[in-house]
Amino acid sequence: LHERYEEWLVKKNKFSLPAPVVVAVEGNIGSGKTTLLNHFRQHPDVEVLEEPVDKWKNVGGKNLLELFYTDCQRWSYLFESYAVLSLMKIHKKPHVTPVKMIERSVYSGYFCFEHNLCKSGMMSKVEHSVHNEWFNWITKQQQPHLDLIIYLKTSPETCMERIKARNRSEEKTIPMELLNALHERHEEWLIQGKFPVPAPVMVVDGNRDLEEMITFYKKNDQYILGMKQ
Ligand code: DGT
Repeated sequence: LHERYEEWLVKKNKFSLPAPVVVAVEGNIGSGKTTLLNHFRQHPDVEVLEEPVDKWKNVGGKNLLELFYTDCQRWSYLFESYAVLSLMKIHKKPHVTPVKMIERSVYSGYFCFEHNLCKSGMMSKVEHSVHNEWFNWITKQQQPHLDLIIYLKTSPETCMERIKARNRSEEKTIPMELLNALHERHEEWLIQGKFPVPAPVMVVDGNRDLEEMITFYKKNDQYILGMKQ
């Protein structure tokens, strides 16, 4: 009986351990994802995995992000296909901390960026069809799981101000129309439910200035991580 009790205790402890949680941070270009990720990076229970923008800037010696912005019609299919691959690797990366926080996901790559390229005629119908099959197949096979989506809802005008201030050379040509359109795609996906939403969504107002955002995260980080009700 004693042995069985010991065994039961081990099992109980095993199952009462909090399950590892995966949180995706979503929002427009320049919406403030980096500020949020930098805050949570300091938290001992969180591992932060950023979007592989540096990888996109050097694919076999070529800057794919720059090519994409220079000639979107020519390069959009290749960019989106590489984005799926590199984001999927982040989804599948094992983590040891209770929480893994990732910047964007394969879902926003597809439901926001890819759909927008298709809608604006920057990606042809046949390219979209191939990408659609690729996305459906890989998400079914690999099951990229999310437990929570934090949606940084930031006005396109504020996003533009931040993009200008950070002055990334590849992003100099980003027009206001693109930010407006991507804002719409995020709203359609995460608020209006036009596409499947893979996890509950927490909406955070991203329009406050960066200092205010940091204060907000400091005050609410336990709540955001689901450690406090
Ligand atoms: P933050 O901290 O909110 O300002 O975040 P950003 O702007 O550093 O990061 P993000 O993901 O919004 O965008 C980085 C760059 O990569 C930006 O020029 C847009 C581009 N990008 C990100 N994901 C995708 C994608 O799936 N497809 C395409 N075409 N571009 C993408």
